[in-house]
Amino acid sequence: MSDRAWDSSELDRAAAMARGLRAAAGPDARLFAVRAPGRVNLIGEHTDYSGLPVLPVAIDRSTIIAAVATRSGEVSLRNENRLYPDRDFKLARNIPPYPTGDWANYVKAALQGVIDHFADRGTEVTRLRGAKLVIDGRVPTGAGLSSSAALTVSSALAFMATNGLALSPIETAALVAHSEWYVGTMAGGMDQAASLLGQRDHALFIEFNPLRARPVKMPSEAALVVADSREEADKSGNVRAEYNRRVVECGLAARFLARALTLNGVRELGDVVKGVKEWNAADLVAALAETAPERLNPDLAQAASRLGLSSEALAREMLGDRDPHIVLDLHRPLEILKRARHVFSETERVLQAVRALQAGRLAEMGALMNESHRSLAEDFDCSTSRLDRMVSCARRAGALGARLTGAGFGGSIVALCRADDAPGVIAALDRDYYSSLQIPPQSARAVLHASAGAGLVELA
Ligand code: NG1
Repeated sequence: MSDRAWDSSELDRAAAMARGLRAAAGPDARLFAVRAPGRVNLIGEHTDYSGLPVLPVAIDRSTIIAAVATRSGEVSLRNENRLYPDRDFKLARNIPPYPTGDWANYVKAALQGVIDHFADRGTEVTRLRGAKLVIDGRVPTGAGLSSSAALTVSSALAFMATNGLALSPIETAALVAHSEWYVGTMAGGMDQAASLLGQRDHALFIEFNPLRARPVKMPSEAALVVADSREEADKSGNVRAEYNRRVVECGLAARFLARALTLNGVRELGDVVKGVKEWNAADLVAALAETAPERLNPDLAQAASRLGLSSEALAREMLGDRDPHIVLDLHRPLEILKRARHVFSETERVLQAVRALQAGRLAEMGALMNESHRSLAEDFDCSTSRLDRMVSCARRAGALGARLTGAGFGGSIVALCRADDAPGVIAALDRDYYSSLQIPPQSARAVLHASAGAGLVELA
């Protein structure tokens, strides 16, 4: 993490945000600024929470925080976007969350992650100082571009900096990876890793358990058009339940496969892949079809009895102490086979995509993205008619490939184009999508660039 991660307009933004803090804290106080970008995922969707690889890029849209330590254990948050009200709270070993949907829960989630990490290593929360944080988020929200990771990562970095604590980017990524469990999303660690480890002009091949990332150069003739459907994927409501339900479905598929293939210690589909030499998606899906019903009753009792466990034990394994009602809509069956088919085939596509990008084979990369979208729509049931419409429009206008990006259920699409074709793709989306829905297009779609990961500077 260094000031090379910043462009000059971001440094100007940070300096302006810090002025009020400097005036209040005095000339001797140490002031810090952090930036953390959002991300767009090229391929590898709904694989991270199964411990399987992903291929995102950090984007040139970021959240910036200016920060100074306070003497007490008070944390005070001021958001430059006045839609998000000021918040003040006290540090504690377990910080109680605000009501669901409050923006400041993402900051609390990050601070809780830091507190847990250092408490486990002998630094008690009573030795940590609070902080005043001024926050300016420029990653569009609800658009599948990880505004939440930009906020959790920047909050964790700001809080560590004001406390004189430092970790490597990869350690920080591991620390914040599961911070969104605090807000009730059983998310994987892709977003935080991309935000911390991103590199200019590169995608990141990220693997989990243990977390590691390898940069993959983006071919210079490639352009990424990212377009927001303006159908908000609201992670604090229904979409959260849909997302968490997918996590449970994939976890169940993993447990059935573990039994069928006599593998020990399996918690997620990634453990199955690691346990089988020379695996391929078709064989694993066939093995699952032989051992488990295509879909299961949603109350977990049927799954538990087939797996030889009590319902309580299975629920505890899958959900920890979460209320199953938050996760499972009790009226719809759990899909096992389709979800596993998506995750295994998507993993094959990620590995092929890394090779295609490295070799500059853009048409092949585009075809893999198209196939990913089809699999997300048909097997993962997370596309919408508006996302499908945008994807088709981008392809007709010359994109080499296009797919929903992020969790889906709304949010954005990403289209891979040759740079010369990007203006035509944008024009087609404006004409055929945005204007028919009367959405002003200028702020909804853009060519985004692979940017550097998070950075920290001390301000003069
Ligand atoms: P988005 O929709 O961008 O927040 C979510 C998860 C990721 C990953 C993708 C699907 C959160 C915070 N992040 O991303 O970890 O699972 O969905 O690939 O929920």
